[in-house]
Amino acid sequence: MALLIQTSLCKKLLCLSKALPVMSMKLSTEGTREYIISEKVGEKKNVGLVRLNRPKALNALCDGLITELTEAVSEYDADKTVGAIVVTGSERAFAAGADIKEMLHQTYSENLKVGLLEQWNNLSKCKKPVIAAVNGFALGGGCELAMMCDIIYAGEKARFGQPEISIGTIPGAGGTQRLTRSCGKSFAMEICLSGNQITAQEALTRGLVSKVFPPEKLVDEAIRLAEKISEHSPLIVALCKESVNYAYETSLTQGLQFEKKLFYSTFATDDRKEGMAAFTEKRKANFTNN
Ligand code: DAK
Repeated sequence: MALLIQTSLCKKLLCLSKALPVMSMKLSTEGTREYIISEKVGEKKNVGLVRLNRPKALNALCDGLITELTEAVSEYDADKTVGAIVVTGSERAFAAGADIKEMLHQTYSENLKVGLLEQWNNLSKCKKPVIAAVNGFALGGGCELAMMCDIIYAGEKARFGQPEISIGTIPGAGGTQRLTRSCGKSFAMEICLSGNQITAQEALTRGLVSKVFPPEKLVDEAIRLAEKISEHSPLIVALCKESVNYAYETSLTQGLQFEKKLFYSTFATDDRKEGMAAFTEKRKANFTNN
């Protein structure tokens, strides 16, 4: 047991040392890190694009990759020039899941004490809209990562699935919960219990993704959507995201009440006044995020 804990501590230190170069780059969101590439894109450079870049392991989500991803996302979330974020992978893989080789020797007691894969929780804290542009495999944690995003666009050859059952475990980052909420119990049961993959077209039919594009057009389309979102008031966009997300957490009656309160609250903002004035005066709104 002592040896196992020591091994796990060594792994953690290794991960920390991998994360160090990232910390020293903290002021700059842009660039190539060990496992991701990030840059501001779009005509007005108002979209944060994060590309998972661990091709040899099909973007398997090792600790270092998740650290870099959460850092990039939270930096774009804090960046006033960015209105929305796109997360993508390669044409072959969005992400083939958490890193199985990294999890291989983890024990139950270590999970309880250290909290295996704990930092994943940071991903859903982003206030700005996050669009997943999924080409290739989105399996296990890869599918869960896509579902943590607010919108999923898929390439025609994308494959989604929760194959954890075939390696003797179950989804642990929301697969059984988010898939059930977006596609219903019977389908979620089938996917989680069989480990079968589904195509982009089936994901579209089931409501898991909102649109499907040819693979080479996917990222541009996701950026185009992010640009469109970025034209709106960031303040109001954040309220709208919060309200849609609330639908997942509550009853219809409470959700409708919550939505109404947020709707009323928009009347306390300059951007609501500007938006309605611009419509009336037949001009483009100039939102100030106030
Ligand atoms: N982990 C580590 N390495 C992986 C990997 C993964 N998930 N997926 C692929 N790779 C590696 C392969 O080992 C191989 O490496 P080398 O052998 O060349 O060194 C390389 O990527 C290429 O893979 P293949 O040779 O297998 O390529 P194929 O085209 O033949 O097959 C495949 C592609 C995606 C169907 C296959 O690689 C595959 O089945 N991969 C595993 C998929 C899987 O089971 N994923 C679920 C993992 S469990 C949590 C957060 C997250 C999670 C849980 C909790 N918390 C916050 C608590 C998530 C858990 C999981 O995702």
